[in-house]
Amino acid sequence: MAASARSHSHPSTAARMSFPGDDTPASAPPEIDGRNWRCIDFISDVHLCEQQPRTFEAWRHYLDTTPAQALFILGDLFEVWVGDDLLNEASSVFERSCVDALRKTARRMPVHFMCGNRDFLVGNDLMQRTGMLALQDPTLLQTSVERVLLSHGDAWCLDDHEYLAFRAEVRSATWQQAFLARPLTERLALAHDMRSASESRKRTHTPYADVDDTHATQWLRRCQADMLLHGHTHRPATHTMPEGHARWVLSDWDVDAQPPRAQVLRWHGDWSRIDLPGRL
Ligand SMILES: [Mn+2]
Repeated sequence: MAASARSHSHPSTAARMSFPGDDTPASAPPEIDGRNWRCIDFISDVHLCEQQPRTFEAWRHYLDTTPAQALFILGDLFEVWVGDDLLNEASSVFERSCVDALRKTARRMPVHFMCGNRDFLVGNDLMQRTGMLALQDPTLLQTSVERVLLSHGDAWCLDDHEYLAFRAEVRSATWQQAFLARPLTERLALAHDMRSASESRKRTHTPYADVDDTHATQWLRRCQADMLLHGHTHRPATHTMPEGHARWVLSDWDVDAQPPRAQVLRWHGDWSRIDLPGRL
């Protein structure tokens, strides 16, 4: 299936972003033809939230100044997303600023959005308001040089059984309909609880599972892809894998951390990691 990445309106993939069965190697991932792009940016795990205004400002500045011809956002753009109806609330000033920044960028270049485990409830309304193009997880990108498999990465952390069970549940249409039917205040409270649980897990240094290399290799072989590019684990690295494959892991963003983290992976015939704020 060829998905035109040049089109700014893409009705076939701009649906709600839960795709039952999207993790099975049996189904061929959609493919994007990026052979005409000379500069492509990849970011993930920006974790935008009102409590981190400096990270938001760095991200907005990046969007305004990047020379990329296409942008791929590989999940967890938002720290949490409890439903697009949030955008209709008078109090959602921060979320609307995010929409404005994305819309402005999507007028200049195709902006592709894949959801992560924090923002899987992004729906049609946000996509339409921003003009972003929905990406299935995984998706294949053909650049003029190589075939790149794109994923958020959470579905491939196979050792995290508890999370995978949770993921299967929350990605089901039944769960999502029931959750979205709850009052917004209730959903926001639940999201807050989930965030606190995740923060306390980080403080206790409970190790998180990593992407399973055997599984990743199977996918790369099946798709005849050269490399896997993903986020989620917050462990930026370039891994060499069997059969000449590679696994590139994106960094998360936190401008308030020491040292600050705000990294873009850029393809311009070759690959480079660009640490912001700094050179663009
Ligand atoms: Mn994630």
